[in-house]
Amino acid sequence: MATIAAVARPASASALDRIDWAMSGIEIEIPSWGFVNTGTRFRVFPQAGVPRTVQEKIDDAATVRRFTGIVGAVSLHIPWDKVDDYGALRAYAAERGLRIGGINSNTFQDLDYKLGSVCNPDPAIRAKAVRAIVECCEIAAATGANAVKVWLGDGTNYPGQDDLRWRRHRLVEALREVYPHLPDGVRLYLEYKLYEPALYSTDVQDWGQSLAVCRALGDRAGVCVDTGHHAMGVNIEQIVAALLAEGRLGGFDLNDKKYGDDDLMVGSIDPYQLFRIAHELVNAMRDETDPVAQTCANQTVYMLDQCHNIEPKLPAMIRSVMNLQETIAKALLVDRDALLAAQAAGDVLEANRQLQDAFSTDVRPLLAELRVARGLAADPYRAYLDSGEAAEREAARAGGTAAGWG
Ligand code: RM4
Ligand code: MN
Repeated sequence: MATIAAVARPASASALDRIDWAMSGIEIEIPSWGFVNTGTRFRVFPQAGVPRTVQEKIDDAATVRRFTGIVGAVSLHIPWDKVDDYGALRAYAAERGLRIGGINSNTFQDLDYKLGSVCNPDPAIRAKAVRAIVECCEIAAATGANAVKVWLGDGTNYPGQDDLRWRRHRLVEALREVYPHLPDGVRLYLEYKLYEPALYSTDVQDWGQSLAVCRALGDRAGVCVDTGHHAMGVNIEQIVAALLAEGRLGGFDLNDKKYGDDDLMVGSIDPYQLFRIAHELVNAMRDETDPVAQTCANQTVYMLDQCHNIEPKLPAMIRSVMNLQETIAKALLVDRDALLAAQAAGDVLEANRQLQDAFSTDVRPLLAELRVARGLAADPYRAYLDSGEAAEREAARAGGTAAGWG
């Protein structure tokens, strides 16, 4: 999707030109589970108008696309989004302008996985988990998806509960069984998470552990960075830079958090952190001296992994897409030549000022202009609220069983 020519506009170009890629180049992926009823471990709060079928989830993603103009794909979660005919589902999405993006495996809800899935001490359960992820590979082939994403709930709750090193061996062995099943052109992304649901040890705890597994698998394995899956204070943009340098950044699960894995709207708590991450990506896309990082940045998937527990889901997703777009636009405003000159001169304050100046720029009027030029509403969030579609969605979805977690 991204091309270097599109983002490498010189600082002398107009601000409108410089941020154009945030309208015409970026492609955001929406998770099917972002529209269903979710909650905390204490309570799920059902909402009216929530999708009952995977087709209705795709309809919601298509609505976000219609209003924002920069959504290109919808990711599925298996088994939540299982259907009989994946070819038909692919066509359904295509009719609404969407590709099927990542196929996310779910080996954390079946009772058999109480002690883990691919790291479980029982070889029969490990084999079952491998089959579940292989099925995701098959669904990727049938839907034309370009990635299979693995996040594991595996881990232990108490020291001594299991052998940590053996669990690691089981993990690598299992994913090595999965890897040859990846269809041509499909990549495998391994997501890490500090803790939860396992509370003492998590089997893919951090980016380094994920990266080492990816290396053991092959070139088509990459790391998925979920922005909510780190300890507080961790320098996520530096992790992004390291993974770009290694050519192993697969994609993002974007969201924001204050404390734990809160799955709040991206950019809602710490927009400057999101900007620093965006800067690493844009910076790599512009860096012709580092082709590995440049290629990797150009292929990075931007998915929103969010749960809207108490806020209306569709407007929240539109707002999230806009937050991300604004942040990327700000990163595109960074004057890379001036930044490199300040860095080379050892001018600490000037280098930092270059970043902060871009971050402080209000890009909203510019993005509004770019949207209007493409026939979109200047403010997609406001336009959705004023459209009356929320009420229509509720009326059309009265009755039936809403999709959700409880
Ligand atoms: C996990 C992880 C996965 C997501 C599930 C629903 O915490 O973030 O990416 O698919 O939640
Ligand atoms: Mn995630």
